[in-house]
Amino acid sequence: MFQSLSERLTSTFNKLTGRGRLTEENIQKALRDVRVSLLEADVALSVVKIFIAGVRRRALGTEISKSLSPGETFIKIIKEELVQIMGEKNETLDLRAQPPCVILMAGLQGSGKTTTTAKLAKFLKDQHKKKVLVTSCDIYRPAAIEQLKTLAQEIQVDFFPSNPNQKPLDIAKSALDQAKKSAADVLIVDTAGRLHIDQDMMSEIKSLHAFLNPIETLFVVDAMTGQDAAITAKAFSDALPLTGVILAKADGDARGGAALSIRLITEKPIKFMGMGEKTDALEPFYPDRVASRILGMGDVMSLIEQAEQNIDKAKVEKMAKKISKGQSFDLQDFAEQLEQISKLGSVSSIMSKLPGMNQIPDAAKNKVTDNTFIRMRAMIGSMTRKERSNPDLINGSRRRRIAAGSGTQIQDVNKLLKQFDQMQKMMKKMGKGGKLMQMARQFGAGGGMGGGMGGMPGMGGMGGGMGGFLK
Ligand SMILES: Nc1nc2c(ncn2[C@@H]2O[C@H](COP(=O)(O)OP(=O)(O)OP(=O)(O)O)[C@@H](O)[C@H]2O)c(=O)[nH]1
Ligand SMILES: [Mg+2]
Repeated sequence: MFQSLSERLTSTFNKLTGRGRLTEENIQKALRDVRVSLLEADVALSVVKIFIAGVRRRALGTEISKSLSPGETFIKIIKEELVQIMGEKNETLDLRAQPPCVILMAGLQGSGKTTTTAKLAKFLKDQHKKKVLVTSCDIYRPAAIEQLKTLAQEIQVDFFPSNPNQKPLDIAKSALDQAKKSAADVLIVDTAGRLHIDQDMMSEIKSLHAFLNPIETLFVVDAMTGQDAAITAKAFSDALPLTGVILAKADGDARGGAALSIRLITEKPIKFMGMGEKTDALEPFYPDRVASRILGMGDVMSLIEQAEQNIDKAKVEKMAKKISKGQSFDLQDFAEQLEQISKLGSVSSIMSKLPGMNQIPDAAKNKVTDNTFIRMRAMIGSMTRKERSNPDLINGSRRRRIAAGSGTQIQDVNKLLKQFDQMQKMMKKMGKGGKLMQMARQFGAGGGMGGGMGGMPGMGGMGGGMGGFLK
């Protein structure tokens, strides 16, 4: 996500660090670089102008603190300004209404509305314990209704059936009746893709809006369309009272122009971003966290939240105790840790949240894929219990057997054992010095992690593990 913008900005900052002072002259030069980076990221020109003016104002008025270098001060200013243009804080869904609360989805063809409808339904069901009903008013595209039905089944959310011979308004009426009858908390209405210049289609969605009186009218945009996303969102918001925007396909967007342009151009908040095709790939949009990611500082907060929601705390706590008591960390533990990590999302989404990842060349990053983890788990799965608790047993012939059993090469097994060895050493160090506990406590305070221990060994392992793979 936003890799190319991130890389460009980092190289600008690298030129600044090492300089003694932040002067008009070097600010001028750095600002020119930032401006080019933003334009290349497809940020709307009007937004770039406001951004640069904001940075200049802050930079010239800032005393450079003794603890920060000029480069660091500049980065801090850039970050503050990025946060500001993206809307400062996370805006959540407003569900303070007499249930059923209605959410109306709108957007261009193929922007991600139907997928996002399912993601939102799952989010509301899992995170907010809401009873959700979804329905589709897309009578135009063949199989659009089926698509939502399949997704609803997958996430186990109620689906109100419709068919292409009905009128969208009639579907909406029946669905709302059903939502009331079944005491649903939320009704999400998916609609067909449309262009804002298509008057018939726009009057259709206006009549849906007038009838449903939704508390949220969300515009789903494809992040990869850059500043066009902001421009179409603005055109829609002139015709329909939008309450927010969802930035779909942010995972595939290297540039970030949509994320940075939407708020200022539409005056509507981005409430969520889509981070993949799966129904759990939806993240609340936090301007400060996104700014951190753009600046290569990672987004550990989001990782911690994902850990809290998905990781089996009992298992993690058991492992942490084991390690901190100085007991050895074996391959069985390693396999369990890999399993917990895989619950945090795809490898690329995890990496996008780790600090400093934008400094690592793509070639190295691309070596680590979801397959890497699947293969590692397969190899450990092909070992006997004895081998897992005592890897020293694993000699040449055993290595061959494990490779054959897991469909890998003997070199893969060698590599796995080497990585495991490094990780085991690291775990020993962390356990001994009480560092693990200390880290856990830190995260407990900073991240509001319930059980204190939550997720940390997973995170520690991940850092170590990822580090190992990238070599
Ligand atoms: N990588 C990625 N793909 C996404 C995301 N959201 C949606 N997609 C993909 O984008 C394509 C279109 O998604 P849909 O949800 O069908 O889009 P839509 O707006 O409902 O499309 P129409 O109903 O035809 O207008 C599908 O292949 C989705 O899997 C996302 O956040 N990330
Ligand atoms: Mg659709």
